[in-house]
Amino acid sequence: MKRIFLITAILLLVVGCQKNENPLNIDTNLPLGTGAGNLPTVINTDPSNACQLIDDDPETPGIQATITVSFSNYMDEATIKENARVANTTRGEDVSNLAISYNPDARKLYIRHTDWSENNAYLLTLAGIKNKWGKPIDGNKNGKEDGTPYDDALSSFYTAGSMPDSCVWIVPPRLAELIPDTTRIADTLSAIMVSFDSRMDTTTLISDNFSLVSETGASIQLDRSSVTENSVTFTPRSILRFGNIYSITIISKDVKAKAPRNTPDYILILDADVDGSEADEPDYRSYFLCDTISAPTVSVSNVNNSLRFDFDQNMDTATLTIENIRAFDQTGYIPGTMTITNNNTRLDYYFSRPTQGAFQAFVSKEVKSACGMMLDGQTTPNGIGGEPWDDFWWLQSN
Ligand SMILES: [Ca+2]
Ligand SMILES: [Ca+2]
Ligand SMILES: [Ca+2]
Ligand SMILES: [Ca+2]
Repeated sequence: MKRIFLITAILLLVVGCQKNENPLNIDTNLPLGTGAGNLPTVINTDPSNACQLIDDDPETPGIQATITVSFSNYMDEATIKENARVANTTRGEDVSNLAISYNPDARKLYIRHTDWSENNAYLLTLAGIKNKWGKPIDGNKNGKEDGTPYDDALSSFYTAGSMPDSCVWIVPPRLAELIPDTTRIADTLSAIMVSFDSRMDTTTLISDNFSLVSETGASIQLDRSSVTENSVTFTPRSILRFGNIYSITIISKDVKAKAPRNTPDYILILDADVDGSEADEPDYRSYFLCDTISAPTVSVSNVNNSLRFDFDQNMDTATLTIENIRAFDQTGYIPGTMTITNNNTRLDYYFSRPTQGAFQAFVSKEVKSACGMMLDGQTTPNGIGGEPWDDFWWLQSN
């Protein structure tokens, strides 16, 4: 009895392992429509990126090993075999004598070599391969067709004696933080600090590639005050003016990573919009407000079957109109009358009809403080009022 159980268990295990290899099983990993409208992707590479390729034949001298690539979709075998390439990035040359095979049912590509060089790093490139429906590989997995080389599927690995650090990069650098970024500062000589998620080429972290422009269109000269492998700080040469919005632009194509030699050139370019490499990487754009005066914010509460709007500062009452301040219940808009108290910081909204269900309230970004600042109504106020997302919405919670 025990033995039968064991055999059954082993059988189940084997069947379990083979599940993806068996074309008769329905594979729930397949995208809807079996790829006709979806871009195929690489779902797994063995060895994983920047990992070691292990000798699978210890009896034979040298390194014998196979790279396995699994696809999300059924691939066009011919395009794979023509376009699978492995480069020795340590030596800067392509690897020849690769045995390439593709299992169409399992959607797996096998690349074998019987004499991988020790102490080297490699890059696998699948450039412009297609699925059976002619859709190109989405190597950077952003759901868009970016063309080759931007959508080449890449994976790096190394052999015994080498290290992950020696592997070339397969993803471009990105911004980690920008200070100040869409916020209000009350400093007319504010430093501009930019940090990156990867090691950067510091010769590209220069003022030529970063610009600061006031809302009047005037350029402010930046001086680099400090630089590290991952960050750069600039200070404006002239003082900023209160009440001005300043735009920061980072020229993506000129801001580059310092990656190991033989990393593809396009991988070095800043991925400003965080969607992978592309032919025309947009520049990174942000802004901040230089001002000592804060934008007003509002909170709403339900008090004795009326709505109470509390502003954090004195308001311009001419802007507190029935167009700008609205109340709703389950049945829709609730007409009402408004009473303003507490030194123009409080507005009580009394309903002109019976109400039903939970309340909602709306305050337009057009309302202004007594100082003339527009509402900063976003969920987490950023210190700048009147932005497109600064209308304030409140939903009564139960
Ligand atoms: Ca061996
Ligand atoms: Ca893509
Ligand atoms: Ca991009
Ligand atoms: Ca805002």
